[in-house]
Amino acid sequence: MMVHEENGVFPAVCPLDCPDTCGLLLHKEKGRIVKVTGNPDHPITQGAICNKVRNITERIYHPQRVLYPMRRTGPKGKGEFERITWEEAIAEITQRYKELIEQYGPESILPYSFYGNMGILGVDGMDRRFFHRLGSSQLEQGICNAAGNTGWKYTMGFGGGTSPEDILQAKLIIVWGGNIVSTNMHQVALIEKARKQGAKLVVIDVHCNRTGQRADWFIPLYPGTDSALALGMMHVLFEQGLVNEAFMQRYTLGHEQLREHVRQYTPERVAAITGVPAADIVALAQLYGEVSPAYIHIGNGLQHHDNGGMTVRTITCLPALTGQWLIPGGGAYKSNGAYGKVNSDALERPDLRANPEARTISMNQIGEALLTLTPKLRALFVYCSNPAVVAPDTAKVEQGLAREDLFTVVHDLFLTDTARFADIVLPATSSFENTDLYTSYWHHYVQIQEPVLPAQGESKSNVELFKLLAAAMGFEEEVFKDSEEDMIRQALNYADNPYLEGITLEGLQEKRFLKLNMAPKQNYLERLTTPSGKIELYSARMAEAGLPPLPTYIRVQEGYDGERRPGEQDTYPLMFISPPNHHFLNSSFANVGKHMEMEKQPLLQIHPQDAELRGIADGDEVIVWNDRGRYEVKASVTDKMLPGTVVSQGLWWEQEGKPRRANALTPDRLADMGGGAVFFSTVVEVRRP
Ligand SMILES: Nc1nc2c(c(=O)[nH]1)N[C@H]1C(S)=C(S)[C@@H](COP(=O)(O)OP(=O)(O)OC[C@H]3O[C@@H](n4cnc5c(=O)[nH]c(N)nc54)[C@H](O)[C@@H]3O)O[C@H]1N2
Ligand SMILES: Nc1nc2c(c(=O)[nH]1)N[C@H]1C(S)=C(S)[C@@H](COP(=O)(O)OP(=O)(O)OC[C@H]3O[C@@H](n4cnc5c(=O)[nH]c(N)nc54)[C@H](O)[C@@H]3O)O[C@H]1N2
Ligand code: SF4
Ligand SMILES: [Mo]
Repeated sequence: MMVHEENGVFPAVCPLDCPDTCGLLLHKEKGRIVKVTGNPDHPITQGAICNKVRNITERIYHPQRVLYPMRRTGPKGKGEFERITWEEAIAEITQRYKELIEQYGPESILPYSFYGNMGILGVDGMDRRFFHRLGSSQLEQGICNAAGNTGWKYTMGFGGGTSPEDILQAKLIIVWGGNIVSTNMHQVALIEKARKQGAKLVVIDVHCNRTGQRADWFIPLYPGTDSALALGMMHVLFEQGLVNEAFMQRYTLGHEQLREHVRQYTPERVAAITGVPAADIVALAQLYGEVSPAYIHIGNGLQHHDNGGMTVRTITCLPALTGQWLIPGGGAYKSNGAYGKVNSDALERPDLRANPEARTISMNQIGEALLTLTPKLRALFVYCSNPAVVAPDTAKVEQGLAREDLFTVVHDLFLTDTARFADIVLPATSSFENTDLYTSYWHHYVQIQEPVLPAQGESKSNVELFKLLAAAMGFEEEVFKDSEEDMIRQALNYADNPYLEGITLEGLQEKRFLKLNMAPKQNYLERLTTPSGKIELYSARMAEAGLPPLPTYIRVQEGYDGERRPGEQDTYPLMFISPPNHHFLNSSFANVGKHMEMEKQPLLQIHPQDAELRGIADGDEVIVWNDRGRYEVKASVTDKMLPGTVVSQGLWWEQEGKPRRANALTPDRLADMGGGAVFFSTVVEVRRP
């Protein structure tokens, strides 16, 4: 057992919510991890890892790590706690839950979780069993990729696209609304290899991020206008005969309607909307129509808008016009999660729920839900997420968390901005301290983590915690006694997913990573699960859902495009974009000294024209505000975006009372599809203090 070995080098998996899901090696000396490196044997990540995780021991051995259960002693939000025992903690939680269920029913309780640790058993396993059996309210987890994935699925059905291994063959690579140098570094490594063989890299973004800085061609545009750009490309592709008629006939539905429909999206009109010159739109379409294989990486950033689902849906149609799906190295990628889909019914056991109609609450509107729902939410159980930093509209979230009549439990490794509001804080293990199963939403390798360190302090894994809670609630079902190994077997036993064939617990224990059984690409187009079995350029299901059935540009609700620029009457004339930064993982690491040092400080990138109008110089402290809240950062005057867009990267924690959270400014509306979050459809004003 690796956990008992004092010295040696042990295999591990990166647990973070990052597409690369790297194979790691943990170097132990005298029982302590002293170094973290990449596992060179991993076929995709090949021994390279990011700086965040090279320094992850700073997080694991952080002096402020929560190591024992605590009970609140001061006002909510103050962060004043006393140490208690696990017995006391579990007794208090289960007693409160029993009382609440008795008095108000189980839907008065809401779990709130995301993927702070991607281990499947901990976030889509024992936790789900517990809350299903409890009969709690249900959480709609739309904070990350829900809008875009829904848009993709309307078009393609199956939630998977081009494989990493194929990218090497591409001759044109378009990275659209993604910052993969920071968020998917091994894809960059593959792209760089492809470039050595002549491939061109085009990056389309609202600011010239680290990825844009490497591009052969960087195309800036107004936020939320990407669907117009894609429609303009379609206009040119059809008009110049750059489409593949045979492919469209055989594999798509609605290409005749689409051809008619995109006549209105002339390069001139699209230029007016997007801010991209008409000649560039034509050139981009020609490049895309003529260079093959052409691969499109669809990032997550462009779908955090009111129209995010439609944007991804529209871009997803492009390779179907040119037939790029048939060409190895062509096609597109939004997520490859569906290839590795495990048996979630067996893992999560929704059948344990006696009230399948229990209400569902969007995690993007947690503040609103805590403040206004009737019947009231009376208990919140937060794990693997930090809503006080990552959820939109911070003021509302905090107001909700501050409710005296709300019983909040937070299970985490740190006293996060959310945990400061908890009644009970429970210590969580790091992923290197327990067993879990990992798939990637990009590459095709399944991996296992087995403990390399003993649980630090009195911390417990999610699986252990929910087993304990189930026992204390008196839940007697056998499923609450399953071991991690049992659960891994259940997860992998899934005849509905042929890609999982041959992946076993024993195989993973022996080899650490196993490749999914990838069907040949031709089968991919035969396996589309849209109602028609074709790529749906026209989607009747979208029409049923009240959406335009053909790809269409719809302006964001809060914001501007080139056709509607801010006027005198607009109090908030700037669009505010707050994507992740390089050295944090969402809000994780934002409390780790080393990572904060590497990141230095939160900045607001502002265009010289916008800065001059406001008398702002590079390096000035500035206040960014709107009706929702306030954010204080340092100005970085740069022409990396079009005028009218300001950008601040990174999800920082509150520090020394300074308003440092970007989500103070973001709206809790839901996107056009999938209940997605719309962080980037927001407007602000900026001034010096
Ligand atoms: N280092 C690091 N890596 C991470 C994360 C992290 O926090 N830090 N987070 C992880 C998670 S959970 C996710 S979901 C992924 C996200 O990673 P990506 O897919 O790269 O997405 P984002 O970084 O959210 O946004 C990418 C870009 O979208 C741009 N953008 C915003 N609005 C628009 C628009 O309207 N149009 C266009 N074209 N571009 C727009 C932003 O400027 C940003 O440069 O990264 C994962 N990896
Ligand atoms: N403004 C703005 N907001 C955003 C985004 C953006 O781009 N801009 N991105 C959005 C996106 S894409 C996402 S995915 C979300 C992510 O939001 P979250 O999923 O909340 O991600 P993190 O901030 O990393 O918080 C994860 C928490 O889980 C804890 N944790 C880690 N491992 C474990 C464990 O094993 N057990 C338990 N119990 N806890 C653990 C970590 O310590 C950390 O506090 O943020 C969203 N918010
Ligand atoms: S965060 Fe991403 S790139 Fe960094 S080690 Fe983890 S999986 Fe690899
Ligand atoms: Mo995400």
